[in-house]
Amino acid sequence: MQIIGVILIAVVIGLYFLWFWYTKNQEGAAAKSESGVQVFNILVKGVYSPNNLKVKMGQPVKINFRREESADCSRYVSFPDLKIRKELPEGQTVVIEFTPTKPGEIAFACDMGMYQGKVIVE
Ligand SMILES: [Cu+2]
Repeated sequence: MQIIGVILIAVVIGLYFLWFWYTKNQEGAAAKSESGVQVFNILVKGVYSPNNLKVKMGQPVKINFRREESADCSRYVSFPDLKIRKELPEGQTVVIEFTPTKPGEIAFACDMGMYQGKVIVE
């Protein structure tokens, strides 16, 4: 009987972490506010991390991209809706700034679309 109790506890803990991970990804990463600017730091390494950014409309957004890999795939990041495309030299921080003017989603991706992220404007 004791083993069943241990398994049950493990399952409950596992579900809790799954739920935590799920809600965190659903809601998106919140900005760090620096004098009215919504700031995010994105690590580019295999993926964009975080890749789901939640922002408020009408307030400036500043995204610091830091690419910590040499894979050519992630060398450029673009925000097609904003007509922004920037090179991300390895080991450097590249800043992208804009102010969202309407609610919705602003997608960003590498040139081939393998790395993807979105800014959710509310
Ligand atoms: Cu790519």
